[in-house]
Amino acid sequence: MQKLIFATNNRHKTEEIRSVLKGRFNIITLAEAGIDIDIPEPFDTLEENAKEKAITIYKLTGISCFGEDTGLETHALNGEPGVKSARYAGEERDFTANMEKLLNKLRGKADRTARFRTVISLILEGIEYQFEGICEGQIAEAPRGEKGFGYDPVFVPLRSNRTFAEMSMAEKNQYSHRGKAVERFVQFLIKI
Ligand code: ITT
Repeated sequence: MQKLIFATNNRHKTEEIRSVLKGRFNIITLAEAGIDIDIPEPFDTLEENAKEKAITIYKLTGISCFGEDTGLETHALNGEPGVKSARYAGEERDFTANMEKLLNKLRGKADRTARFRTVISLILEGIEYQFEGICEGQIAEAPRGEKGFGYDPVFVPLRSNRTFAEMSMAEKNQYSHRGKAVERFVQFLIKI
């Protein structure tokens, strides 16, 4: 079975991606590979940051690997928080503080449309491939639900009236940016 290192320190991402892959590939986390580093994400685009994560781990291990960068883009705030989603309210990367800042900035605005965008960068035998997944939706007036992570309690995907945090992981994956990007990545890996 194809062995791939997933260049992330975010356990929620690993759980979601493993749930979509259903055992089709052997995904190894950084912790399982014995790698303890804070992966850099220094750039202004998801594409460059995703590549940086994957390349950093590929250079360290020489093993095929992938990384992903995700951003929440709101229309009324010109795409904020976007590539800065993790540190929107500060270096502490606090989910609650990030959501509060977003809700405060959207207060009174009629347009609450938003989208999540994920870019996966795969380094396979030294060559890079990218896969994108987008999920359109709305920012709720207040957080709802206990599941998921990050901005899930304030994001309602199109064709649902529940937030991602009110859904099971399997249901979120059917709608989500990450689920779509991973499906494209799987189709590519199956073909080659
Ligand atoms: P790695 O870089 O180690 O992969 P990270 O948590 O830093 O993990 P990102 O930079 O891609 O990941 O995440 C940007 C932010 O967006 C971060 O605050 C996440 O919590 C949030 N986020 C990412 N995917 C999300 C999702 O599916 N639902 C809700 N929030 C999400």
